[in-house]
Amino acid sequence: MRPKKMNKVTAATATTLPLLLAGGLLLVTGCQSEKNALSSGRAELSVSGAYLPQPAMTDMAAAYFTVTNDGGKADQLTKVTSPLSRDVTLHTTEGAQMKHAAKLEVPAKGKLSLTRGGTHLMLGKLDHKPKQGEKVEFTLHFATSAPIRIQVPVESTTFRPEG
Ligand SMILES: [Cu+2]
Repeated sequence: MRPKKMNKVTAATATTLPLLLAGGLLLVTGCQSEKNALSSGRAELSVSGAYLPQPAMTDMAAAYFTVTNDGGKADQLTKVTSPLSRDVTLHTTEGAQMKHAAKLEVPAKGKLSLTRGGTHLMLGKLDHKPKQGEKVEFTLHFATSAPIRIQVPVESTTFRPEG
């Protein structure tokens, strides 16, 4: 008597469980594709807080900014160009040493922050020595997103952004 009953229960579970699983999977798949279509399928980049401290030397400068990604897909900053410099490179800082980076990651729903003492833009072969109050144009190139052009203010040599 007992084994028979148990068999019945097992059989019932065996048939309903796959159906439930299939239903759940369909729901999940539906949600996911809807979400992708809305916003999370690509990077959505914006640039803020850009500045260039007036350089102490005539042939070299650094610049800083933040790239915010509101999208659900990561992108990479691959190159920066500017009329001010024929030699713009991406640098990271490890200890007291600067290292050249071929590209910088802009994480999904995250930020790439270039800051004093950290990751920065290195500008060599300057066209002229930038002076406080001047604005310098930069074009940021990314692996997948369209280029972003920004006007970067030249600040005092010791300038630090608030916050
Ligand atoms: Cu550097």
